[in-house]
Amino acid sequence: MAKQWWKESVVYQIYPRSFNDSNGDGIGDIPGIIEKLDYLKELGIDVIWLSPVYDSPNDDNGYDIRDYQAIMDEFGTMEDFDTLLEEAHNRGIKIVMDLVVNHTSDEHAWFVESKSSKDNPKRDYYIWKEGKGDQPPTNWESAFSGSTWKYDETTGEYFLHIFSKKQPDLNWENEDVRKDVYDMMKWWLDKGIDGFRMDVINFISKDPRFPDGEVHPGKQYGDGGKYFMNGPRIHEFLHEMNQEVLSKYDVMTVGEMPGATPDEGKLYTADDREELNMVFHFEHMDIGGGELGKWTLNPWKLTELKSILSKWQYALEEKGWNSLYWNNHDQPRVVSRFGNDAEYRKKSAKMLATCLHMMKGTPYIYQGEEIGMTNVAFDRIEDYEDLESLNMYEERVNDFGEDPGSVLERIHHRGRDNARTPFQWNAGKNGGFTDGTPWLAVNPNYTEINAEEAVNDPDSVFHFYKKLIELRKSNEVVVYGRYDLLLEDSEAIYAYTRTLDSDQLLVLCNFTGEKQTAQLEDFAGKSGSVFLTNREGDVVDAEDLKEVELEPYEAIVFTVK
Ligand code: TEU
Ligand code: CA
Repeated sequence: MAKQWWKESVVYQIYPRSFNDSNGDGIGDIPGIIEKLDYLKELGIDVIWLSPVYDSPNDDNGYDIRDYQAIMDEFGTMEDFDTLLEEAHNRGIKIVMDLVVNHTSDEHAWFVESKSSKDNPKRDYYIWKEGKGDQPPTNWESAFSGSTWKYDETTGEYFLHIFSKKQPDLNWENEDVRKDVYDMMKWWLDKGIDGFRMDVINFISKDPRFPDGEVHPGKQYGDGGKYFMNGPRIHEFLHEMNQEVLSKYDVMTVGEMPGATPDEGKLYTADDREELNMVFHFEHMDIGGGELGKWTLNPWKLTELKSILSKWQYALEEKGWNSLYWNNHDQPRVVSRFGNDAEYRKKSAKMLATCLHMMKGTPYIYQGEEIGMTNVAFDRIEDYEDLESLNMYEERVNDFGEDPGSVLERIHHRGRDNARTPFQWNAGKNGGFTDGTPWLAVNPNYTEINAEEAVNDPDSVFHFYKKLIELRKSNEVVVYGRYDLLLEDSEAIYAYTRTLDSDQLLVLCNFTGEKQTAQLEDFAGKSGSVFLTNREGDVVDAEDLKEVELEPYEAIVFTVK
């Protein structure tokens, strides 16, 4: 397994709109990020993944790009960006940008041209089709509710938008599109950025037949996913991007891939494939879903979570590389979802961090995760901003007659705004995020949960993450050791080992609020010295690892003797 800097790094994702506002307009910005680089240096992270900062009308908060080579006014100027890049590099921190090239904004110059007439030279930069009678070309459902097709009166055709109506899909079959994208990527790489996170990059190759999808029970539209995820030319396009651009720079790439399986993950990330370095899959994020996808609130089982994560660990053990994440700007806060954000908030946040960071792969920390920020539950739909939630609310209440309260409950548990409430810096006004009116309300618990309190408390979640990062830096077994799952049938304990030559770590995580005993027959007669734990107070090494008591939400990692 070749050693690479991005395999040994810890990445921190910044959602700029919610990170830190430097000029009082209530919106986070690039100068605000620069103000906090020393905080990130203190945490010990190596790379920042910056969610989009490009010019955008913000229909989808920057994931609808209007100009790939200009900075969004609300976030600052290109000079601000250049300063951020320089200041980050001065601190030994790399910057990875968010590449959103499955679609653009409908206000991008390319789309303005493309939609102007059928014979415009840019017409085929996007995907235009005749309808079927008065119906759209396919019955596919958009990720943001409704059809994936919008009818255009001017030219009498429909254009494809898997996401919002203001996010038309680019036509990657058109080599001019690919060339323009590669030129733009080189422009950013020549500025000195250190790589890309690639937004839904496994959507760029569509099945050219554009068949209808299956209409599942309770749904109005068809499921087009198998016709636009991991499509027929996806590996060809990614290999071309690698050869034309990525291979010419020392960069890190991670592809966001809803619908990717471990077998595909191997194809996307094996070194000899010359495609990407790693992928974000969603299999562990999708557990507890149902008929309405993530909006169905089913209970989740630890055995399912363990099976999914282990499948990915095993699949990429020899070839390829895993990303490790619980959170990002699209997911609810992990301490609320898989932990306990009430009486065991700090303890369970540390347990979840241990469970993830002791695995094999590159860990990603999402802003606020390192201080145990939680979900939020606003009382009214008007308090929410995210179009994915607002569109779903509209559809369920107006088209399906659902009770508004029960739809709001779904948003409380799964909505993306849970991750987008402003970062909580201190117990002052608006949690120290802004002197103005925040674009999205601050979670009212900022008075107890904030960075200032965390940095000053040696026993905080922040200092625990800092310790995890230090251990990763000083122990090769954490980065390169083989993963083996234990106690696979336990619904309470997540147990696994990491082995590198004679080094072995035993990781035990209690995912419950009750005492548990790990019965480890295979470790009878072996002793363990404590490598890391979230247990408060005195901690004793284990004489015999055959049986280990675990407190509620306790994580303990032993070096096996
Ligand atoms: O998200 C891709 C995606 O599939 C989303 O639908 C996400 O999985 C879902 O919202 C989870 O509930 C990427 C970006 O991360 C997201 O912020 C954008 O809205 C989307 O693509 C379109 O660019
Ligand atoms: Ca601002």
